[in-house]
Amino acid sequence: MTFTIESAQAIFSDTQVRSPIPATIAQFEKLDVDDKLALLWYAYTEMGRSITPAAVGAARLQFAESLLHQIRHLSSSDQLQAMRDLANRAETPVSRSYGAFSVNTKLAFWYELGELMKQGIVAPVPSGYQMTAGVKALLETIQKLDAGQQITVLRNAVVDMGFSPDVAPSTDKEPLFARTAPAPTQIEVAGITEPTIVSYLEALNRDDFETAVALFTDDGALQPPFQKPIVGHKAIARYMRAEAQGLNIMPSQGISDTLPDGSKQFKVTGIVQTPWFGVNVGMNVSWRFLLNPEGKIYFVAIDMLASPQELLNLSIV
Ligand code: ECH
Repeated sequence: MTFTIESAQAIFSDTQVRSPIPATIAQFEKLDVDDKLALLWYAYTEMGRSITPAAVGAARLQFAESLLHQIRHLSSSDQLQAMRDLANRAETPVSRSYGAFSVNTKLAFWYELGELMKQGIVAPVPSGYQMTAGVKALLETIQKLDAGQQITVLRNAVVDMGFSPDVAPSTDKEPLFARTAPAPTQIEVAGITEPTIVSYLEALNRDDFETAVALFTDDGALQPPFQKPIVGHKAIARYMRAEAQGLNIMPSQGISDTLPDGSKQFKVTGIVQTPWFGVNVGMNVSWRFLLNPEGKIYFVAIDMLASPQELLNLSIV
């Protein structure tokens, strides 16, 4: 196949609508550290009126336990400093320990810290804090996003905190994510009959990452929302074990196109639920697949859609 990852990234690009998420994150990045912490607190508590994440089980918290214990026993000004260091990605012991957490442990850590803030054990925002115009404007922007986009912004902020180690954290010993509702075992996607696509989506709904990864070519790549492509079976498997567990995938429709050399491209749209929020939040996503003539996945990009209308925005140009 004459494709490169760069050319594959462009498939169906004319059907894509620019997502408001990167601009929202860029706006967040410009805030100073106390504004960042305050913004996250207000956005999280405001969101919590309609949706709250599923409580974190003790098993998942064991990896964050020691850091939470340390923070709990600091004075309030040191607690605030520790949070500032996390948000500033400073090179401190707390920020280093946090940086070595997996994505889900980072989320669990902040979830628990949020509970301690609600109980008044940790101060949510610096005393005497006054909301700035920048925070107000960003909160309004976030309120206009759909729930799936809001949790993506929060997740991104959490993932980006802390001092990052050079090696990716291991997730081998982490507990499995229990689904809050069963995932569909058999998938039907209007407009799509390609077995590879159906097998991929069904495998993810079973957390069967071995089967999902085996559908890729050896040099195949998976591009998660707003990230660079992850290339090769080993890297994709590691990524899926860390980040794709417990997802409920409910695709609805798709389009396909066969290219002159026999390779095929597909765009599928649908809803994905994360075990963090279960049925409360349906994220509107699309998958753009490029399959080689033998039906193996050379490339798949998962994109967060800009609006629910985009679910129907399927056309071949
Ligand atoms: C408080 C104040 C101080 C600062 C902070 C606070 C706490 C914040 C908290 C935030 C919690 C946020 C959470 C967000 C979870 C978001 C999950 C998302 C998941 C998206 C997954 C997708 C998967 C797509 C995929 C598909 C594939 O086909 C291949 C794999 C993969 C308030 C204390 C910080 C507690 C819990 C957005 C889209 C479909 C790419 C994975």
